[in-house]
Amino acid sequence: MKFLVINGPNLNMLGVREPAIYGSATLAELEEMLKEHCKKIGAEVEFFQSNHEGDIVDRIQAAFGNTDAIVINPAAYTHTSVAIPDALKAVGIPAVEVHLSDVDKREDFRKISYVSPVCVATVKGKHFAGYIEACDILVAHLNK
Ligand code: CA2
Repeated sequence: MKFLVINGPNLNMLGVREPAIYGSATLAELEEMLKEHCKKIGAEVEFFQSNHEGDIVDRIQAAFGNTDAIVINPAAYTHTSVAIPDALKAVGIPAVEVHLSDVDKREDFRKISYVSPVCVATVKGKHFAGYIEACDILVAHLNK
């Protein structure tokens, strides 16, 4: 089983700024934790972070035919992008959307997600644990 974990714009700043919202751990620490979890569940995992919408679309397309499941935090593109959900739909790879914060309890514009309709599930407000839950949801989905 091969997973791809995609993190969108500004998530490379994790642990550097806004610890009250996004926590004080870094993206490298998140990736390390997910590597450990995937090892435990016998899955391979690759990581991708980009601040550019088209690069995220390119990476989703590159996963076609070689990746079983995608965990994606599209960050701000959640609320603006049509290209990212279109790419997820185009490749047909099951995906779970993750948000570190509880977007429903923040500004109104964060309540809108163009990505959730094409995802198996959305996990929000659970910080790093949300990514682990997303992997587990995808394992259950693939074994169904
Ligand atoms: O809660 C989430 O995971 C978000 O996807 C994070 C996005 C935000 O635009 C979404 O509404 C919710 C923002 C990511 C910014 O990440 C930072 C991390 C550390 C410091 C500054 C920004």
